[in-house]
Amino acid sequence: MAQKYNEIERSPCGGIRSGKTVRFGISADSRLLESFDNMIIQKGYINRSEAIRDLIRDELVEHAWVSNNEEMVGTITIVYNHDSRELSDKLIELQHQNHGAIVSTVHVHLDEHNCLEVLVVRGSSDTIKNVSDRLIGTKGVKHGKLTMSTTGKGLF
Ligand code: NI
Repeated sequence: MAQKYNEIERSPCGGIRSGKTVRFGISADSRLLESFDNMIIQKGYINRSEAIRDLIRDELVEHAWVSNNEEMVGTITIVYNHDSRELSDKLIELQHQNHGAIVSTVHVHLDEHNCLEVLVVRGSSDTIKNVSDRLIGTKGVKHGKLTMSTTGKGLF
């Protein structure tokens, strides 16, 4: 029973070869499986395997955000009214204070008043969450969302 499911093969030069594909069975209530199949069909999956792999990856990414010892990446989206000079200044100041965590910023003028900003962030989960909380929590920010993603390392 000591089978390794995540065995990684290394080539002689140290690069990572693709891992072995392991088949495994899952027991589940037929109604649960039926609901799952209906959902993945709607989502456009061509088979259960890829849907289950995506669920596993999603859980691994979520766990990495909580375990807090890996470098993570994500995006912070904020919508605000730029008419308030004070708010614009505050948001720019916060971003400069955290320049080490902010990789790139996209600013879109949605209309005469509203702006959308998407910040690509990279760093420890604590740092990213802190930057996100401070930006989204700034008075006058109408909507904000942190999307937690991954550098992709260790995810197959
Ligand atoms: Ni704008």
